[in-house]
Amino acid sequence: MYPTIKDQDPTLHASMMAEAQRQKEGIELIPSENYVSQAVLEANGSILTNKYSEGYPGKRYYGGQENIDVIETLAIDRAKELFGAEHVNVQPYSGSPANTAIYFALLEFGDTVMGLKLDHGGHITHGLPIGFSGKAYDFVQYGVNPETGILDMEEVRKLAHEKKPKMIVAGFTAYPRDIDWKAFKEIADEVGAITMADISHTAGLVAGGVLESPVPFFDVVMTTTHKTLRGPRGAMIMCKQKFAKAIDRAIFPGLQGGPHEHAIAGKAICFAEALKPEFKDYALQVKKNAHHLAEALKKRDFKLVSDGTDTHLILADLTNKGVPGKEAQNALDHVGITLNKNTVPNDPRSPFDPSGIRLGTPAVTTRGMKEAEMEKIADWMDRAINAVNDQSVLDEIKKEVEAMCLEFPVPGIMI
Ligand code: DSN
Repeated sequence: MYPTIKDQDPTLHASMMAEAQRQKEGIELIPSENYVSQAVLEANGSILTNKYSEGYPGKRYYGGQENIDVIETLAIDRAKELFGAEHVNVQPYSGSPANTAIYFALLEFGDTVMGLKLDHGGHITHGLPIGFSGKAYDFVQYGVNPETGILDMEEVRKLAHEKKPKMIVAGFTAYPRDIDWKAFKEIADEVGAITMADISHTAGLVAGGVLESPVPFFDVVMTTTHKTLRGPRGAMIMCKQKFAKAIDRAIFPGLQGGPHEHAIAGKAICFAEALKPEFKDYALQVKKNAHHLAEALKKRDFKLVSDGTDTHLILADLTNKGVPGKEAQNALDHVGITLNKNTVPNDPRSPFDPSGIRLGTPAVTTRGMKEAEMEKIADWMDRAINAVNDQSVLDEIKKEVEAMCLEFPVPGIMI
């Protein structure tokens, strides 16, 4: 793989090949990661990276746009078809700039906004006090019910009536349940708030028709393109026509300069892939695998936040196992199972050494793993977490993990 880089820069090449090996031999359970197709990889590494194209199709600030305009328009049209959106902007570099642009477009600094608390599953751009969103806007944070671990819509309604936010943000980065978009919309309408959905984690499941879409109800919906949607690293914003101009202006020239057209070509490919019938099968299997993995973990006495999952994502509180999230993550890294340590709602521990772990099934499902493999993964996780300091047990599990992974090729890895 990558023979030119090998010749020109063997030091870098060695690390790239070590990473290819790690991806091939290990089980990827980080719920925000996936494996893109060879076509998406090719677009990302293509000559499109050479071109500046500030502006939008038909209205650019540089010459030589006749091909770029076609490519960006393809991406926009396919995204509209996939999600049924009125207006789409495919230029955001990633999720955080997309969220920042939405706030910049539709709010004044200091406006009141509602978002989900970070340790209840919200994202850093949903009002973290030390982040840009938390400093620029007056974020009011809602949370999950402490008993059920499920979004407390009565609290959302009460806070909305009390604080009269200009915008309500719904969406998550570590919340395992489906979201009642209609309930959010109803509450927002009661107080005259703009509705904003961050479906970065679940966009592939929405596109695949296995989770309800907020696009028909919400004013603005954004997503990254590299998680369950299985496209290149990047993001997109969908909105109702009345917000189109404000959103486009906030992205360019408000926040970004030249769009990354190589990534936009990758997005066009990803949307075409997601429009195919087989993507529906993929989305359904992601959900089935997550459900099976959650049940298999529960059988092994893992305590899951909300007691399960409706999506691709599982959050486990390891307090009863006596192993904090960081120690579990390290032991699992050792056996070739990658996930991330994560806070659980109202976590008494710090985000650097939290009580829980977050895992999910988008990447393993892309490799073709099904329920039988989920059973094995739950078993390896249980054995590794029960033997965090036992090198010989961890080494034994690593061999078993590797043997299974070799039966499931990773797209784009030819070693
Ligand atoms: N870092 C992403 C995730 O892992 O969920 C969110 O930005």
